[in-house]
Amino acid sequence: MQGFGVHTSMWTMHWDRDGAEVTIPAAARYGMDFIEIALLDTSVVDTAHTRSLLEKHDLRAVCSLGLPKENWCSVNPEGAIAHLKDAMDTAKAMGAEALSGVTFGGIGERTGLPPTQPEYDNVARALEAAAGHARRLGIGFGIEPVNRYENHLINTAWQARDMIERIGADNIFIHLDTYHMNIEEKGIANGILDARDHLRYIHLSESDRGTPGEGCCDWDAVFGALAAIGYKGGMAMESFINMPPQLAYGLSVWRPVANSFEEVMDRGLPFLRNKARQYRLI
Ligand code: LER
Ligand code: MN
Repeated sequence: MQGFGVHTSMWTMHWDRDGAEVTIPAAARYGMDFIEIALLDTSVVDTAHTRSLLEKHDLRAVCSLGLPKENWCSVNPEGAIAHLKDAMDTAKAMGAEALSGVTFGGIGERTGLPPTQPEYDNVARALEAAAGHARRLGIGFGIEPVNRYENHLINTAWQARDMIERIGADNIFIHLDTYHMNIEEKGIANGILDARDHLRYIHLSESDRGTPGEGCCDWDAVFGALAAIGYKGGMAMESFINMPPQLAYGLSVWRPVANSFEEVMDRGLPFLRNKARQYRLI
């Protein structure tokens, strides 16, 4: 993954033919290098249709997901492996470069207790098998640490690094997210430095998930640290203003986080692009 992209939640979270037809030309009009497609239900995806629209609009794609409860790696590694393989097959068929996100569990997965060794053993087993499938398909496979309210297993860059190094799979990458880092890291640069050897993808998301540049994220610290490690991976703006209720629940988004779609796309996106340019990342 390289360049500057946007999460397609800006347009839709339902990736059927209609979702693809609305989103792909719109993202291309904003001059994106790639889009991130949430693969919440692979049965509604027409992979050939998405692939041809991506080619027509000269856009690359990355897919992402969080696992449903019945297939969390920590409790059902075999179910997680089957789920991840199916998502990877769909991602590959539509021409996407990688599958990433909360691939190690659920958005909203918490037991009420600290993580246990058997849970981590199950996560490692599932991720190792999924990484093998990604290698056979020739796509990337990422894990995105998320904050403590969304998952109890991997909240920081160093926990993601420990998991990848434990598995020893050189094709699993770390996918950071500035929103989660702003909650969990002792400084945004710490997360980027901890992840540096495995960092291939980052979500640029404001502290309230709203319009980038209008919250508390220290964007100079983000881009300065990325520049300092010679970052070459993908950067995707993520804001959650169009949420179906079941996703809003997992993400704990209870109010509009921005005034409008236009505010995020026409103020937030140029803000991030200008910062990325200023730090010579694009
Ligand atoms: C969830 O909080 C999140 O940040 C998404 O990117 C999950 O893939
Ligand atoms: Mn994210």
